[in-house]
Amino acid sequence: MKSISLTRFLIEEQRHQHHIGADLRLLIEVVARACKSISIAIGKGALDGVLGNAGTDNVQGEAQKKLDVLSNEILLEANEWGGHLAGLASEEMDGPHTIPTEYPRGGYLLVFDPLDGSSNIDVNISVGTIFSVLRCPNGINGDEERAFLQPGAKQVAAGYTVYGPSTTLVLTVGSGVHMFTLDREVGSFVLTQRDVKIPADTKEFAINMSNQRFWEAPVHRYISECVAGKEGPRGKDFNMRWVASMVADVHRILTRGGIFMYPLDSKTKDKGGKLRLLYEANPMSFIVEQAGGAATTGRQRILDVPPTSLHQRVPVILGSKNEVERVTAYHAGT
Ligand code: P6P
Repeated sequence: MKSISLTRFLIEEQRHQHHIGADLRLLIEVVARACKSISIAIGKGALDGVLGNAGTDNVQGEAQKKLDVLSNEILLEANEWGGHLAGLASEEMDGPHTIPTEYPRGGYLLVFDPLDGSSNIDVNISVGTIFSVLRCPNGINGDEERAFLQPGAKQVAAGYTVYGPSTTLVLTVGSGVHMFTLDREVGSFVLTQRDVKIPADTKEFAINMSNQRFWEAPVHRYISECVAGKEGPRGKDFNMRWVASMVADVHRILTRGGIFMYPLDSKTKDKGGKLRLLYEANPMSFIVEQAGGAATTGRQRILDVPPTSLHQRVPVILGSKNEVERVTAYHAGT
């Protein structure tokens, strides 16, 4: 098959499918270029003195890795001059980033987790960049937090780049999910899978088992049934995976199915959950639904959750549709 670059794919989406316009095409290309730079920085590992902590905490009160700060800077610098954005927001910044006055502004908002799973970076385990694109509401400045407080169903694009054995960008603009692998010799992302679909059933679950004593009853029931295997009510054996890097776990699920769970529990209840709605749960839920999967908090569709703050947290249960529906039904008591 003749290789199709990300640029060609986006031009065809714009020209033939009319799924995107020039500004959104530019936005995605700029983010992809920034992810290439992040991939190179990460790939140097200990050689470039970029491992370890930056000595600062982010708004979440989490110690920032040097690569968290670097990745955030790369994404800001790559995007602020293009004239396609009204504003940017990041896990690593307290509030939205104001586009410098010397640059034109556009109609889109970009919100991202520049380096998700960065606690894994020092032990050489896959990490990733997650991004979400919204339209800036009319009459609201893109550097106001309220501009970003839109339900995930309003996203016009979402994607992630997983920095693993290969650097792979996964993208949806609302017409399916497509994967692009970085050809390091040429320096461009190449289409390697079109229209990704998640199997509706699975035998693989992903959850941090060390939180078991904090779980709510529906989660206890679901996981116990999986662990009971073929002798139990599910009548089949299950496998377990937990990378502790959402991008890596979601990529596995997109590739071979599975269910990912970071449910509400007594430890995270006060914060509303562990994972952040705007730049982790929403983009991943948009991607998973576009690939035929499902994504709920256990009690409602994630893409319907009305955000109340930029760094709001939610419970996340996503992946193979039949399994997510089962867990959600258990939460409803059925
Ligand atoms: P735990 C990484 O910090 C992250 O935000 C997600 O990428 C990942 O799924 C989760 O937290 C891991 O959490 O409690 O297992 O360390």
